[in-house]
Amino acid sequence: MAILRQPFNTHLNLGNGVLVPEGVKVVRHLSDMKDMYQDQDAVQHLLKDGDPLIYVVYNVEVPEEAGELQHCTSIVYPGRVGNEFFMTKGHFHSRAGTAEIYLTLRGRGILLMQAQDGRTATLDMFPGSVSYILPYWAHRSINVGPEPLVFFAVYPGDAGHNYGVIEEKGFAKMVLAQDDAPVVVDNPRYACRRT
Ligand code: M6P
Ligand code: ZN
Repeated sequence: MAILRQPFNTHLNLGNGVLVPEGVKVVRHLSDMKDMYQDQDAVQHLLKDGDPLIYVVYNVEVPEEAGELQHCTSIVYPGRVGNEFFMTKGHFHSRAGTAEIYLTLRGRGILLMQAQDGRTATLDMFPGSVSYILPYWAHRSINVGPEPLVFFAVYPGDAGHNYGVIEEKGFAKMVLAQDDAPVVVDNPRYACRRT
């Protein structure tokens, strides 16, 4: 007999982004994504003194099926690897033609997106910003402020995460601190990794 499901609430703490129940928690340290940062000397230096926590994601448990809606909060901590701000890994969706919405609750960020043909776009993330990520665009969130960047995301149940292309080639752009202000610059490693 099929299990009868019931509608359910999750409590989102609007101050710190934590969900109760916390669902499936994903924790990423620098060692989980060390090749994604430009300054490898800075990576080694940071890893010598520990392994900084870069971000945490709280995922409400929802079946990975069409018709469902995945939803989660992400907390990207403030910090830099050299001049590059802490950021998420970034991904395309496995079912690439699926969109996503980010509602920022706290902090300041830049949402970096990239189409399959290499075109890029950025949007500012700030409390109250509702960012629409188009189908077929990869997306990465970068904390450019002094406090945690907290945002709530909703996307189709069967979208899935495809990290392969980004792990291999990165994004065409990167976000660096210049006199403490974020600047979006070309990623010098992107072109040479292109096949
Ligand atoms: C957002 C959503 C999640 C994603 C998370 C972290 O909350 O897009 O699906 O997992 O950011 O990003 P990533 O998976 O690229 O590390
Ligand atoms: Zn996504």
